[in-house]
Amino acid sequence: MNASPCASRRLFFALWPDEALREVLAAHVCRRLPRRLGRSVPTAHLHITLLFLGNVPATRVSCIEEAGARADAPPFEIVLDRLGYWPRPRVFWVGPSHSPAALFQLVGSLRRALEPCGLTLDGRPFQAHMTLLRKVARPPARKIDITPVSWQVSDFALVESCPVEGGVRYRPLHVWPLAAAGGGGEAGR
Ligand code: 2AM
Repeated sequence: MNASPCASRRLFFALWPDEALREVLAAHVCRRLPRRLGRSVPTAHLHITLLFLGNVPATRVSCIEEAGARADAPPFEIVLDRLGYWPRPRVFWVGPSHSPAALFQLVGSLRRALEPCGLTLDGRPFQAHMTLLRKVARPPARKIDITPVSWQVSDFALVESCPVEGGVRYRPLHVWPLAAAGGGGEAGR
C-alpha cells in the first residue's frame, strides 16, 4: 500500500477513466450541460463507483487490497448514453441505458471478496452512474443532447477520497486489470 498523506482512509472501488476518455467525456457530455445547474465535478474526478466503503479503519486496508486483487470479471464495454437526476442526493449524472452482465459480475465479485474484511457495505442495488454535477436543486428545464460515449473497461481501481481545502481530492491507490480467465495482478499506473 502506498503511504497516504490523508488523515482518514475514505475508500471506494471505481471504474476510473483514463485521460483520453476524460477528454471525450468533457467534450461530449460535460460541456453540453447548462451553466449554473449545479457544481461541476472536475474532469479529473469523473468515475463510476462500484462499491463505496466509507471511512475504513487502517487495520482493514490490507484486507481490502487483497479483496481487490481477488475480484474478477471479464473486460466489457459500457455506453454512457443516458442523463439522470436524483433529487435526494441532488446529483445529475450520466450512465448506461444498459449495464452489461460483466459489470454486475464485477460488483458481486468485489462484495464476496470483501466478506472477510468485516465491513458494513451499502446494501442498495447497484446503479451504474457517473456524477457530473452536485448540489443540483432541480432537474434541467430543457432536454439535453449528448453524444453517447463508449468506454472499453479493462480495469478497476481502489480510490481514496482525501479532504482538502474546499472539497475533496480523489487518488487512485491501486488499479487491477480485468481478465476473462480471472486472476489478479496489479496494473502499473
Ligand atoms: P455519487 O457520485 O453518486 O455521489 C466518492 O464519494 C464516491 O462514492 C462518489 O461517486 C459517490 O457517489 C460515492 N458515495 C459517496 N457516499 C456514498 C454513500 N453513502 N453510499 C454510496 N455511495 C457513496
